[in-house]
Amino acid sequence: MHRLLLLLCFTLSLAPAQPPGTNYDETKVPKYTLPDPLVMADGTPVKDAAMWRKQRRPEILALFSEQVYGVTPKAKVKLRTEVLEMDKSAHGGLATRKQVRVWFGPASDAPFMDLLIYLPNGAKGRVPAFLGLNFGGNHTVQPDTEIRVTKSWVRAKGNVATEAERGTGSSRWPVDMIVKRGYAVVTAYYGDIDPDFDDGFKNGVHALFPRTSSANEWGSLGAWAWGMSRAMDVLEKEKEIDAARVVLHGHSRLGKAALWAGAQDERFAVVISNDSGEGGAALARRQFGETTARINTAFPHWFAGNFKQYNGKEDTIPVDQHMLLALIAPRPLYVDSALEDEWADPKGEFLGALGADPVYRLLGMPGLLVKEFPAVEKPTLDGSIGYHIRKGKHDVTDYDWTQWMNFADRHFKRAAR
Ligand code: GTR
Repeated sequence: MHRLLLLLCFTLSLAPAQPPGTNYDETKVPKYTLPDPLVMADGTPVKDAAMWRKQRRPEILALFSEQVYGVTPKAKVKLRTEVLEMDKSAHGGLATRKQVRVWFGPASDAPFMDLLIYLPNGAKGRVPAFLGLNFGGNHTVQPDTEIRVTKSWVRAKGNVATEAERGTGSSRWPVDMIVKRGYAVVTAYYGDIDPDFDDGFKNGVHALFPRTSSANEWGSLGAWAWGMSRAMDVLEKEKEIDAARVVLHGHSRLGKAALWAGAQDERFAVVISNDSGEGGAALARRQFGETTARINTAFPHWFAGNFKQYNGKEDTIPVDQHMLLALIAPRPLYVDSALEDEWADPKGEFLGALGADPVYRLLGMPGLLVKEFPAVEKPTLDGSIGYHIRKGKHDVTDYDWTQWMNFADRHFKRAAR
């Protein structure tokens, strides 16, 4: 009960009150025209895969960097790792739990993230993995008392994590179910990478890089995406994990970050967006649920300064979110929504996925096989873009995980288990 209450408070604290005047009426969505992912900014049509790859893809990537998420610093940071702890008989012998500290830089006081890794025991050869950041600290992922409690600030300056939160996020991390299907689970606390509050980009990994002109400076979504790539650097060296089969996933703000990471870093084999909404998979031009003005006001530290000029002027953004999804192509992409998560605009997320379809098809991939907004819990698992909408609220559930693993199995040509 105590746990449930904590989880509830935690969830509520993440979701600011939805402002009056938010449109939830489909008949009141004004008409909009999406920019064509297959037409260059100067109007030239993209005629083939090579032109997409060499010209249009870099053009779109640069627009998202400059205008939306901010420019990710190019400088390489040398990582230092240390295995803090390992137990080969975790989860009743199903898994090996490993906690690996990853320092961003050689300095003894360099910032670090702790990776929590579960490897399925008894696997033959390297295993595919699901990688995703968590919202509350690794100790919230499972009730297991061996998991280190994060020392990073939680959600607000000076707010520390506590023992009482142990396992409170475990319904979103069904470790047993995942390792039983032969996948490793890898996670880290997003606040280890960049604490989620507006501090003028002084803390977290932002502090590792020189400040730039604020207009295109990377925000927190960019920093979390960067952290996902650093986790991938570590996985490339983990001998039990097949780095060519890493599925990157993220929920809500972390779904936005996962899409941005997957767009920039092509080492991620599959990318999953769960309830990512505005600034994620949902079309910005569709006026339904959260708006650009609202997200920029409630979370001024998430995006580049330039993005604020589009508050209330979504039609002038040179990109829309279907183009972010198209940057994942030809790699498999999965988008999902929840029926009661109207703030994230489920239909806008589906239309984002559909809008990426022509790029997949240009690249010779099947794209999204459904063209109409599907019925609840009728997942589309074939094709290179998967989608489902499930019953219930803004959350991550076993239903979602089941579809993600079914989708990944198909793409990795693994027999269903
Ligand atoms: C909400 C925000 C959404 C989404 C969500 C979350 O308050 O408006 O865009 O990111 O938080 O991350 O849980």
